[in-house]
Amino acid sequence: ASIPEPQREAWKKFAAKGFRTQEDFEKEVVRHVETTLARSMFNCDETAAYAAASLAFRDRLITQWNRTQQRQTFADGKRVYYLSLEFLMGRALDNAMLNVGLKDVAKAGLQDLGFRIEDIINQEHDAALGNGGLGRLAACFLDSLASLNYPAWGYGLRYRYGIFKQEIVDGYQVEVPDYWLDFNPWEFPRHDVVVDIQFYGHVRKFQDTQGKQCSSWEGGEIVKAVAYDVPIPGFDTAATNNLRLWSSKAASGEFDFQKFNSGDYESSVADQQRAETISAVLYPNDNLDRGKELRLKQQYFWVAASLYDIVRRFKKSKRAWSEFPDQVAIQLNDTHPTLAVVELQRILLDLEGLEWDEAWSIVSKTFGYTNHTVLPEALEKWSVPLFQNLLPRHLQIIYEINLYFLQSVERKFPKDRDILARVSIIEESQPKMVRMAFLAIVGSHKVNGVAELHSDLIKTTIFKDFVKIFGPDKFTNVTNGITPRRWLHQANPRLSELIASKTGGLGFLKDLNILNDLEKYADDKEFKKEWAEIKYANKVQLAKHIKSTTGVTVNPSALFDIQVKRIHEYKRQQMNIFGCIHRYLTIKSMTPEERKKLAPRVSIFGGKAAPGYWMAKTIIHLINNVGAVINKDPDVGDLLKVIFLEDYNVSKAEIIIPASDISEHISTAGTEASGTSNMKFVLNGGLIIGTCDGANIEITREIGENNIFLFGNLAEDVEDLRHAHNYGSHTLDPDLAKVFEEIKKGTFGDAGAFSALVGAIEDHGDYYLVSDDFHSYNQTQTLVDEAYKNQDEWVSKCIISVARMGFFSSDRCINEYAESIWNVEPLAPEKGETDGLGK
Ligand code: IMP
Ligand code: B1N
Repeated sequence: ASIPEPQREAWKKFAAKGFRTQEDFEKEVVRHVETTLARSMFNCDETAAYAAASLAFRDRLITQWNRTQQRQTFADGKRVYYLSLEFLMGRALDNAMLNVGLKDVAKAGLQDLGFRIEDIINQEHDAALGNGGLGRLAACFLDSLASLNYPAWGYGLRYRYGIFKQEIVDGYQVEVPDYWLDFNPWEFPRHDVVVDIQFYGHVRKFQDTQGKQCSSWEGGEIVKAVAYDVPIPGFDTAATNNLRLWSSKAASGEFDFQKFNSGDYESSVADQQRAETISAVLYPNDNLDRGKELRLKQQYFWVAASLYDIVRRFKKSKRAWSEFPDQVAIQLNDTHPTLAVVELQRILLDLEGLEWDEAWSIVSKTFGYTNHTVLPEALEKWSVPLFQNLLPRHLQIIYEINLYFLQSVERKFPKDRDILARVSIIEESQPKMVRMAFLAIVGSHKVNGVAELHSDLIKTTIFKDFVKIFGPDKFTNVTNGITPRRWLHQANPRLSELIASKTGGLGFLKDLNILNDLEKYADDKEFKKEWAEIKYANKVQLAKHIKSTTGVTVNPSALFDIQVKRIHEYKRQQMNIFGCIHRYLTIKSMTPEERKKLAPRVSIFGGKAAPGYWMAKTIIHLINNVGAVINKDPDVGDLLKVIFLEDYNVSKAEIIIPASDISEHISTAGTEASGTSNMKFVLNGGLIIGTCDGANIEITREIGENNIFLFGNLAEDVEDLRHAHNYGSHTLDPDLAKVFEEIKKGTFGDAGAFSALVGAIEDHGDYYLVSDDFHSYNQTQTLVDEAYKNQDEWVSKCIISVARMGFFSSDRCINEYAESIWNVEPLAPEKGETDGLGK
């Protein structure tokens, strides 16, 4: 900050400036090809052109990044830190070009140099550091935080392997490692930002010079955390935020030379490898906690490095500790970063010498906790012995947090004997377990769910006691959202253009309620024609993708019915494929005349199963086998095709979602916390068939119940139905029984392969209520068929729905977090700073 004026002048004079014109862009591309990549026009293939174009944009972003960070440092206001183990970013180049507003410039420039921009964009490998909705939500939030000028950082792990690539071999899922870091032009290694992270060891108690009882965590081993920064450009603003990802490295540099020289080669390399293992791979489970030690190591590694960085930045401002919560808001994306609560308490207590109460008051004002699931198998618990070994001091602090918490509960409810055991952070099981969600609630000032139904459910079920203890105001709802930049403008450029032409430009991408203006075109012949043409073109594009990846020809005029998301029993892809079999049997039983009246349909599935989730893998297997039979049956022809798209990911979603007529969001009521792809499909002009679950309910409220196909049992009835299955008689739906008969006959291959899937419903209580909802599901699918035949009305429904989707922008969502949880204000760039932007 205290740099002499002449030097400042020199720095300013030679300050890096991002390109603005086509000519400058081309200069940058050629410079990167010829110097950074050491190639020439004679060997510049598409990979090299992608690399050079990305580096040109990266340089431009980092210039803005620097200015943004300096502005935020000078302003010295409150910052938000979003801690997430997953950031499912997808591709960066297209997004950077669009957010900066220079895609047209880049397109013309690349063309001049002999390349098609689409080919260049397609060279990029997805950054797939996430499993599904939770990770993609974090990515949408980063886009909104930057676009709205919030001073915000994301903190995560730089996995060497992201979510695995899925291949389908003989109908089975096969996992292939996703090594994505070969060449990643979007990250900046910060070899100067390195933090030592401690594991294992023991706690030493001592008295300080004033006779105060102190604790110190000593011994054990050290691993280094190295920062890698990824610039996050806002849309139509100069603000560029930072995503800081930590990578693990052995503390002793490359490897232990002492050991090496004394002949112990193997263990010297092993130490290094053990350290690097921490950030090596993303756990491929969605909505499941497996309690593995390496996962806890990842969590502490990431949380400790991030907090060190946050605390260091705070200390630069030389403020009193009591002001920490006025400068810092930390959001916990699910319970995965809950150790941050304990780590901050440890820093304040053991390292900064604050008293317990003083420290705890700072901690609990700093954190907010977002819950994303009520599924019991997803709620994190860590065994106490494992904790004791890995993080001995943290376990002590947790016990102390729990003690003070339980004492306060006892004072409040002196007559309630059972409540203490119910709410204790330590579960008295064998072995004892640390309940991370309870720790997160106790350590935060706000707890939120991600859709209205979900936020109500957590208050009345899993966190009921905590509402009594802390009062209802601590619990709130922030319904999820999606960024319209990636999920409309980038994924569906023609629709975005059409909307812009009717609503006065691209303003709707920053204020999504402007979509309301479209409603007046819901009966406009010309507009509807253009709308339908765009949908058709998107379907043709997907049909091409299907042809080239599966070999199956599908008719783009057929109704495209799409379910793409992680494969999970609660999401009920099994119900969908049983529905396809039911449809197939119906077609087979019809006369050719009857068949002529049917609406042709293409049922498209996509999604990964966790590698250890056998039932989910069986569902994939069944879908593929059913497709193999139906797709070549001459009786069926175009009337039904069943497609499984391999390796569903963010960049494929950008092709698939704009091509849907109807999409399926059919989870057992009360199980899907929110869902976010439901929002993406509607925003792209597709309708939904779904249950009254998660955000489907709010989508219905916004777009109107005439524009959505709802079916099935309600959340409030699920518990009784399950009880009836287990204790009463459970009769299988007759249509489902016929489907099962067909599977058992071997129509879709060896019946034994699917016996567990069928058995879960027939014999083991049908926990997800597939049989209970099957009739209602099929009936509703018939309504979809009928509605689709009236294209004129269908298109009107789609237009009206899009017009009413403004609420589901992640900008609305982030503004709600900022106001009701973080208490932070945007910090807009100054006028001059925006000069470099396109347009
Ligand atoms: P950090 O907050 O120390 O991690 O710094 C992040 C970025 O903020 C730096 O790369 C600088 O661009 C900016 N920055 C840090 N300290 C200062 C300062 O004292 N004045 C202006 N900008 C700063
Ligand atoms: O978070 C999304 C929601 O839209 C989805 O409904 C919800 O299922 C999803 C443990 C999770 N909840 N919990 C997880 C992921 C990984 C893991 O290791 C749990 N994912 C969700 C965004 O709110």
